[in-house]
Amino acid sequence: MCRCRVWSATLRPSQGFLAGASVIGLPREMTDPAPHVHTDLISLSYSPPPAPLLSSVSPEHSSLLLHVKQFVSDLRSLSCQMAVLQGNDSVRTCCPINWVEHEGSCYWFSSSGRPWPEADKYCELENSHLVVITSWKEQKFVQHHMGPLNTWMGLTDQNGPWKWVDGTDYETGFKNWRPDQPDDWYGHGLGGGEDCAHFTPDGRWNDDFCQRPYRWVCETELGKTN
Ligand SMILES: [Ca+2]
Ligand SMILES: [Ca+2]
Repeated sequence: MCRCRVWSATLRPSQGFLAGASVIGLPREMTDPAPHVHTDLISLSYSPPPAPLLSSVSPEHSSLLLHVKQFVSDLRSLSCQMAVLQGNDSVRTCCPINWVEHEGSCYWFSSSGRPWPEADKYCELENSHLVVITSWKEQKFVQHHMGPLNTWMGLTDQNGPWKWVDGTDYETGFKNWRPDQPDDWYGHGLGGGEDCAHFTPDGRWNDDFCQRPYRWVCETELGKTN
């Protein structure tokens, strides 16, 4: 009696893990996974080690882990960008490169200054709008990323009452004005009052002369049709 028949005759279902030992003598193609299986095993997912393990690693290893995490995140973003470019899907499912994702929106922070109307146009050309603040959480997020500099937002009363550029209701919505603002101040002597809202360096809002070259923030919502 051949050895392999003895093995197969005594193997019970619960001993399935022993099956590897019974394949002696089988053709190679029946025991080795096909080449594509190896490819499929290469996954972009990364799970950090459990917390107790992290606390015992050296600073160098921690830094390396952070870099790997960032790399995986960049890779995911890149593969999403590729999918958007290759498909006919016009719904935004990931933030463009150099935009920051937060709570279902993507944000872009300028590093130079422009008058409000130009900043507004810039965002529009990028399929977005000047940032619209609807919650304290969003206010804190933008404040954290913009730095302590005057920065335009998508709020203006150039055409009458205060209006958010995306149609969000101003009267019932979130507000964070400095005390005594907006004051439509005429004292700057540049012509007219103040019709455009901006974050002051501490994050609270002021209305100012729209032609001042302040930095700006663009926002676009994920899941929105372009
Ligand atoms: Ca918003
Ligand atoms: Ca003002």
